[in-house]
Amino acid sequence: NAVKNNKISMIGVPLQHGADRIGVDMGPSAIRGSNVQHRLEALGYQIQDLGDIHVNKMIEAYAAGEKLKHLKEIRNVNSRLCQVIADEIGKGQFPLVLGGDHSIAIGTIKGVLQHVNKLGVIWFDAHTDVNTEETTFSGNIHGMSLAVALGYGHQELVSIGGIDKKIRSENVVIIGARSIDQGERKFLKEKGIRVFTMHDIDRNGMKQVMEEALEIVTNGTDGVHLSLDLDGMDPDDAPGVGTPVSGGMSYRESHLAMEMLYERDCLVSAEFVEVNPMLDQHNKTARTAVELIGSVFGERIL
Ligand code: Z70
Ligand code: MN
Ligand code: MN
Ligand code: MN
Repeated sequence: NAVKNNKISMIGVPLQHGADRIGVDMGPSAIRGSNVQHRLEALGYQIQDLGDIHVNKMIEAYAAGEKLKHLKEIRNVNSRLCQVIADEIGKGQFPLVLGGDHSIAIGTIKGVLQHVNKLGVIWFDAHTDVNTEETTFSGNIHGMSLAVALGYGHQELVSIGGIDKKIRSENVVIIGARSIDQGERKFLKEKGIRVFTMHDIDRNGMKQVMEEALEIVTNGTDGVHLSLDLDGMDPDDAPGVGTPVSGGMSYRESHLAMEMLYERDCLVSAEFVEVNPMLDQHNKTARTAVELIGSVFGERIL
């Protein structure tokens, strides 16, 4: 746990093969360029920046008839990421992963699962990312990563880090959802996954949503992973994302969520994904990501 040993390993994953819009591969550079390391050092952490996981820069057109786009490269990158995450946790480091499209959650979570058997997950996102080969309309693997972490989807993905390594639906919460595909609705209902939609946040407030969410993800688990897709935020606050959806979590609501996570002291790993500098306005989304990172690691106003 970062709060206990103060040692963070930062890992960039410049992957864009899981999404449709180019540019999300520059997310790690934009976040580093917004001084994430200094911000965390000012809070008393020791940061080791491990640089980026290798990603093949060539994006070839996916083969006609291939349903899951760029499956092979996404599997390779996530296998490498899984190994690095497992190694860092083994050394007592807290992994902080910078994306990259949200398909990298597969490698991060599979890596954490090598050490943490019962893992809670907070999935902060406009989407729910529980499509499978059968339900996907887009073929984009970033829309499938939570399903894969739960053990559902293409075998080439589910088998990363071991097929037995998976999270359980009762230990997962999704926060901020407002764009859910038809097949995903069925999946979420069947598996009994708790989704806090924007409706719930508007109705009950972020404070209550986070209290309930934290109770679910900490109950009977040995640690919690935060998977934060910047498109969970409102596009006014985080415009630099591939699939902006109106009516998202505000800057203030998102900060409160991060601060409550820090207070609960339950995180074992975190990732910040889908920052796309090519679609951003004056690096606003990367800077917002860094501010959220500050808050989740203990930064306070006073
Ligand atoms: C849609 C799909 C998605 C992120 C878009 C969108 C998924 N459900 N995920 N942006 N991060 O293509 O499966
Ligand atoms: Mn996502
Ligand atoms: Mn999303
Ligand atoms: Mn802050």
